[in-house]
Amino acid sequence: MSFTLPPLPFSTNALAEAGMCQETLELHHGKHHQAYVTALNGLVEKNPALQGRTLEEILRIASADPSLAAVFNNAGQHWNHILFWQTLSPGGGRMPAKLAARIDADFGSETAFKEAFKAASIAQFGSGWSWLVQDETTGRLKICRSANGGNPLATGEGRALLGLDLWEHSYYLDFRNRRPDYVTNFLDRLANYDHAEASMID
Ligand code: MN3
Repeated sequence: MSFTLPPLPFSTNALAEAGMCQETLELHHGKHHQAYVTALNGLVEKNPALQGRTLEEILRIASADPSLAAVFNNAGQHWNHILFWQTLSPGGGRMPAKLAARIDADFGSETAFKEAFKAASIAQFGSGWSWLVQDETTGRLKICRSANGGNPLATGEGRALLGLDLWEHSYYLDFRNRRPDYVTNFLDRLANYDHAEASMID
């Protein structure tokens, strides 16, 4: 069975007033994400060892095998974008109580969390992702980042609650070269903290 592009959980113009325009979403979802899915399917078709596997299984296999770098990149980007669309919301930026309490406990305050997330996102040189991750053993929240198509699933860093795309295709139409403004806008107006809270383990 081949992988498919999931529909966006909102219309392509739903985030325009919150800083992500229709053209960004049409290109990012319809072209960029679709291209990763198409490439992944082509690679799996040529590799019997990957056939019949879940996306997560393929990611784990490919992350341990340098000869499968192309598989890892495209599987990673498919997984990352599935989370990214869930991480955005037209009513984003509102912090629910349970997540707020966890953030206060682990970062000191919501402001400190946002500053740390922004710093990590700016520090990522070139393309990549920044993440809010929960350690599945201790339950503690932390911020991490990965280059290109990497993610916390592949590195075992924990459960990804939020994932922010730092590739230029994600922000160039709306914010040009101003990644810091894109990240701030995400944290304040687009981040689906309800989804993050629902993904937490208690
Ligand atoms: Mn992208």
